[in-house]
Amino acid sequence: MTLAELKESAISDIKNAKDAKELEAAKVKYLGRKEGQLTNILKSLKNLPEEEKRKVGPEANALRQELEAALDKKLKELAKKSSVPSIDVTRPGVKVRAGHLHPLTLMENDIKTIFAGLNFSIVEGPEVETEHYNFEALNIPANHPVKDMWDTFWIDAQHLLRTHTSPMQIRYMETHKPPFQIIVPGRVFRFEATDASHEINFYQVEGLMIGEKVNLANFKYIISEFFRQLFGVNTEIRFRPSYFPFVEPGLEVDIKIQDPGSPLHNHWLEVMGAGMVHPKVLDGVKLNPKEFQGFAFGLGLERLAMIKYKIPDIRLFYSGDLRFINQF
Ligand code: FA5
Repeated sequence: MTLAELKESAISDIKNAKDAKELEAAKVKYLGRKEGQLTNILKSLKNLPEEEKRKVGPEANALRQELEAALDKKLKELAKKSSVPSIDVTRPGVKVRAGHLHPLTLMENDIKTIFAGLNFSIVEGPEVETEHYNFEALNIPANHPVKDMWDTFWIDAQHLLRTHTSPMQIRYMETHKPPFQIIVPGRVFRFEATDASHEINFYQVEGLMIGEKVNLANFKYIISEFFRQLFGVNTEIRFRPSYFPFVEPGLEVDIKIQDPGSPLHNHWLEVMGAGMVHPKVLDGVKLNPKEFQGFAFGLGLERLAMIKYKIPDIRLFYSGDLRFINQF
């Protein structure tokens, strides 16, 4: 075989190599240390007559360099090709997983929709409150034992994380003239031990309606209508006398669970505190209690969501457990 023939065959082998393995085979075939075809020629140079040696030697060496360069170039080409991912356009796509609203958001939206339909405005207030709005303006004096009803996260001597949404009663009455009716959904905080029905961070919805002749019968109608729309026509509600310093009279509202599948079937469950706004509270915001009166209530959002979605433990809402969340 002449050097020219060898060159032609080697270049063609290198060019046609489809992967690194075939390229390696070509390299061994021509440049392999033991049996490479070009290697053999180079080894046999020493047996040639001096004249021929001088002619063939440089040619063979040049060819070796040429082949090495061609091998190197091809190897780079193959590496580049294999790092480009091939796209299989016939492969079925991956479904995009859409998120959804948290059950507490769903419940908050339901509550807002119902109250908006009853002509209530929706307002919000600060989560960091002053002692004045959270307690004193609500007729809860400093050092009064009734403060024990609300275990408090204090920030400093005057500031705290609100323990209920009731401070917004004061803030709203200070800046608006009756008649009005509002609800205030929002997050509240209590320094309490947690259990299946108590969290340290939960949601309330405050309600407040003030006018010239607003009375408890109005409250009973509004709240019955609210539960009728939320849980259905058969929902029974019950008022129990209770005590909150900022209402007189004060009461608690229970609803009767009507769900044969629930362990709470036919049981009464406390869902909110309420009452007629205390004359001292009205005085404090410069409303004349003889002229204006009204009711206020504060309900626990989680408790209602637990009833609606049959959730046994309040702590599940905040667990971040996708097995729980994905059920909604
Ligand atoms: C109050 O917070 C009063 N501000 C309610 C009120 C407003 C009374 C206006 C009168 C007029 P209470 O502490 O009972 O009241 O809480 C109200 C509701 O919040 C409870 O009925 C319950 O549903 C819910 N709740 C109370 N503590 C927790 C807790 N740790 N975790 C979850 N929900 C709670």
